[in-house]
This record gives sequence, structure tokens and C-alpha cells, in this order.
Amino acid sequence: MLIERADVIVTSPGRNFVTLKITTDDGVVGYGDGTLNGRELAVASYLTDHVVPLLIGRDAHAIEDTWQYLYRGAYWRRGPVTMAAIAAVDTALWDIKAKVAGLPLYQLLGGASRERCLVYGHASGKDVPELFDSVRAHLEEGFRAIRIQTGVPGLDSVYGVASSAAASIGDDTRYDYEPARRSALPAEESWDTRAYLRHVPSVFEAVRGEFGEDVALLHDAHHRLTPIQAAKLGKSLEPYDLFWLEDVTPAENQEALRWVRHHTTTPLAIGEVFNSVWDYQHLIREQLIDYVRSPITHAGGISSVRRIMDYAAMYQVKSGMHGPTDVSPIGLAAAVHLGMALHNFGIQEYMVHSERTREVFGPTHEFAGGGLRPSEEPGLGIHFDEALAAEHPYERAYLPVNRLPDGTVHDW
Ligand code: GCO
Ligand code: MG
Repeated sequence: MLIERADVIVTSPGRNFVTLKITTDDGVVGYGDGTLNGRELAVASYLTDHVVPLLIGRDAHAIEDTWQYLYRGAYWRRGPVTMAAIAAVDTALWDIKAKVAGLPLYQLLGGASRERCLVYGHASGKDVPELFDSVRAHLEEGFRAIRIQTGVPGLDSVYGVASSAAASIGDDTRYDYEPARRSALPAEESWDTRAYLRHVPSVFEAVRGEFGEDVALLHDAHHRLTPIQAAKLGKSLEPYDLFWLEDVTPAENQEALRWVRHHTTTPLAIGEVFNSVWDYQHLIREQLIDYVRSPITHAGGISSVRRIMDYAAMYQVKSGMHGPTDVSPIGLAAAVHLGMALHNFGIQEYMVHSERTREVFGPTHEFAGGGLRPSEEPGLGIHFDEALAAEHPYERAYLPVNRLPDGTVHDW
């Protein structure tokens, strides 16, 4: 079975997505996600100009060989653009293989290890009462694990806080804090680490007081702290028993996590901006983290996230794949199939895509019992509507930029 064509589709039903559609000579179609938020066209060009010509005529079943051919063959390895492009190819080929086998993809990855994949949703509020409303809404919708982000007194806007805490599932404004914004230039936010460190523990104290001990709580520090600040935050959150504290320091410096780890027992998650097993080499072997955040979409696809997770399994490190709205429903479907099969699955991030996005991509996975389950149809379970996708052309969009009070650019 040979690859006959490969098409790159950029669509923007509310936000931008890059999709690779591979068609075989006997008409089987597979889809892969290569969306890189705010830099989408770089992946689209990498695919169209450099990868698609290499795919035509290749054996559609030779997934591992194609992965190695694109990774080693390019000479220039790793990096988010390269690994998102490889991820799109890898995911589309797994979709095809499972369709040909007549099986839902998780069956080819080893079969179900659980009934469903536990997910966490994003609750947020400008202040504590608004946050409580958002947590309550998530609990009513069935979430059993919830990420908590709030405004910080003195700061105008903070990453992770929606403008309307009342927005419901599927509403475009529910996660309007991080659509790469459609504007000529990135939005600019301001930041003050001391104000943040003073405020966050009181928020968790309030949430535990209101909602009790059962619900799993998570928090994302979004790469903004120094190792010693991160250690202080982890320590101050220990009484509130977090499921994880995410991205406490900029992820490039793996050694920073050694400092954090030595000072706190709060579980640590990292890696949404990592894209290969090499980025985890020391973090996993030295057991400096508890959860791996790499999504299939940015880390070379199902084949390579599986490699990361097999390495992680030796050290009791679990998966916590990145699942923001900028990973398309195809990327999320792939994560749910792999999550069903992995023994060391931990949790899956689940920011429900807007109605418009779901209409274009046609995902079939189901949310129930606080978790996601893939449908039983062959492949990934995606019904992509190309005509509808074409009605939503690309619009330039940027993620925000963050500055300290004196104007210095800071991690956002
Ligand atoms: C998360 C992430 C996202 C990223 C976004 C960038 O934990 O979900 O931090 O919110 O900021 O995906 O494109
Ligand atoms: Mg994050």
C-alpha cells in the first residue's frame, strides 16, 4: 500500500490548525496534527515544501522507517517545527494502519489498559469567588481533576484566566486567555513574581476549604520562576496536596529541577515545549519529575511519545500529555488512543474545543466519568470536513509576550 498523495490543510475555525491528510493508492485516508501555536505556517511550509515530496510512493505501512527517514535523513534534528511536521506524518500513518486493520488505534498500541483516560479541565477566575464558580461548573460537568489559575492582585491580566468565568463547555470565550490572538502584534502582559508567590497559596487554601480533599488540583506556573522561587512555591503548596505543579522553571535548563526537587514533595510536571526523548534524558533518569507533558503533536508523533513513555516507565514517571485547544482534535484523539494503551498513563489535559472546531474535525471520543474514551471505530475516529475547513482561512495570530514592571521581557 503506497502513499499516493499528501495534502496540508490550514484552517482557522476560531483558531489556526495545521492538518496533514495522507491518501494511499487504494484510497485509505489518514489525518495527522502538526499545529504549532503562533508559528503554524512554518510547519505547513516544512511539510508542503520538504516532506510531502518525500512521502509520495513510500510504503504507507512503514511507519518506523518513515519516522527515521524524516528524523535522521534531514540531518537537522529536533526542534518544534521539525517534530510537529514528523508528528503529523506519523499520526496520519497510524490512522491509516488502524483503518486498514479495521481496529480502533489503541488496539494496535497494545489494547486498553484502563476503562478511560482521566482528564483535567481548566478552572480560572479573576478573583476567588469567580474561580469558585468556575470550579463548581467543572465539577457539575463531571471533571474530577481541575487546574486552578487566578488573577493576582496588582496585575492586570495573568495567563490562564478567562475573561468570562461563566463561559460553558464549547463556548469560544471559555479559554480566551490563550488563543494565539489575531492581531498584528502579540498582546503584552505584565508580571510580578513576588506578588504571585504571595497570592497562590491562599488561593489553594480557599479552594481546598470550599471543595474538600477529593478533587485533584493542578497548577501551571508557565516557566516563570527561578529554581529557588519554584522550590518556595512547591513547598508552600504542600499542605494542599496538588496532583502536580507544572512548568515551574524555563524548561531548557534541566538542572534547575534538581534544586526544586530537593526542596519540595509537590509532584512536578514538565515538557509541553519539549519535543524529543533527549529533552528528558536527565530529568527522567534522575527522577526529577513525575509527569511528562509532551503532546503527540509537538514531539514527533505517536511513535516517539511512546518511546519517551517507555523510558519514563522505568523510573515510575507517568504521562500528562499537553492538551490545550491549540492541539487539534486529531492530536487529542491520538493522545487518547495512546493513553488508553500506555501502562504508565497518568492524566490527560482536556480543554474542550469550541463547537466550530469540533464541527470541522468531527472527533468521536467521548467524555464520561471524568475521563475520555476513544470511539470503537477504526483508526483515530476523526471525521474531517474539508469543505467546512476551507470556509475558515488562516489568520495571523500570536501568543502573548510578558514584561516585568520595568519593561524587561519575561517568560510568559
Ligand atoms: C497548558 C499550556 C498552554 C500553552 C499553550 C501555548 O498547560 O495548557 O501551558 O496553556 O500556553 O498551549 O500554545
Ligand atoms: Mg502548561
